[in-house]
Amino acid sequence: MNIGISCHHTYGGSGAIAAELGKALAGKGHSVHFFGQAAPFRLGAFSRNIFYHEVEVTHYPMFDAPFYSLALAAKIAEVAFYEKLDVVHAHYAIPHALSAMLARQMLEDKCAELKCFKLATTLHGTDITVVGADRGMEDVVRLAINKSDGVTTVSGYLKDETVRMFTPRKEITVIPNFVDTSLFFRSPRNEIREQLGIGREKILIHISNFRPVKCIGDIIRIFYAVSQRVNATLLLVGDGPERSEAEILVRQFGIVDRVKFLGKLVDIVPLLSIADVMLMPSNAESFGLAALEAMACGVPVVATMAGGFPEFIVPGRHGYLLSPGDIEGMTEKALLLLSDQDHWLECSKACIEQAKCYETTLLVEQYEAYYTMLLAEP
Ligand code: GMT
Repeated sequence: MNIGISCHHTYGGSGAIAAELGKALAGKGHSVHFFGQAAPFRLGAFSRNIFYHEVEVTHYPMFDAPFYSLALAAKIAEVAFYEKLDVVHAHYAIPHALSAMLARQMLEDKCAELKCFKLATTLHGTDITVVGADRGMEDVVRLAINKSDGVTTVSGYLKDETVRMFTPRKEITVIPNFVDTSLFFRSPRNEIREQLGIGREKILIHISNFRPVKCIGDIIRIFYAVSQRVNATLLLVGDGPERSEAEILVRQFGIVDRVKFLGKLVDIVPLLSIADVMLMPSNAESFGLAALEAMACGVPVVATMAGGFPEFIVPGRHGYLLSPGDIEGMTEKALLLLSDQDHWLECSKACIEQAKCYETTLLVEQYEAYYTMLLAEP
């Protein structure tokens, strides 16, 4: 198949999944064309069957804000025309699904006989729960959903939310996030501890784009309470709007030496491999890819009951799920995992087993079957 993928290039789960999906599809012999303002952060080096088309936005003094959505639509239409794309897969409702919809209209207008691509849209989370909930954007998101040939969500929770908020005309299919366990596995290296200046203490980790939904302040508070009882270090991977607040809190608590802000790292396996607990106290999370990747590396998760977490994290088996904002509860469960080695080991092994149910190969097959089904439709 010739497949177009439109996604966010920035540090975050939707871009990560889109890039990993594209790489896996290319590995299976499909031609994959990525569209974006920049290459997705997880795309990596050149590989056969992968093509990247950068979207150039027209800058003209009359246009106050650059027209990225239109430029993206024009680029999708151009590539779809010359490369005969069968499917365009939009990750995140806007602008990607909307631009692809517009690209299709452009092609139909240009050449009525042309067999146009099918549009598959994957909803990832905040495109529905934050952007879609904005009254000013609601109808735009609804249009993107209803004009797609097929819509998938990354969890049952997000499907339910989408149905509740938008009552879409078509059935939504759930295809969860996935992880490549041949790359994400526990392989602890002592030099990583040395490089980070960490001794034998316990390690807690968090990875995200530090947006308000991630509750970075709660992470600092939980870690502060944990560090009063156990010798520990917190690794914070990523960056974003809540970073400054987090740094202020760290200084106020007097734990500067114990909290390491590592920035937007792409290769997270070496860090996950030395971590003991993954903290994800999000107040909304449609799936939680970072938690799944941590589990593949044998790291139990302390997270919230929010969104998609309960669909793949069984409390007591793969970590613990508490109510959003329950700092005391999450502290207690993190301490339990850090102080009972046998329990930690059991959870760690169970996490590795659970992650195998979300193996890339299995889920990529589901996407392939989904495209085939769309292509068979009149
Ligand atoms: O926060 C991120 O990691 C990015 C974010 C997004 O909106 O692009 O991720 C969403 O998509 C991921 C991949 O499907 C999910 O694993 C995340 O749970 C989801 N984020 C939220 O729902 C807050």
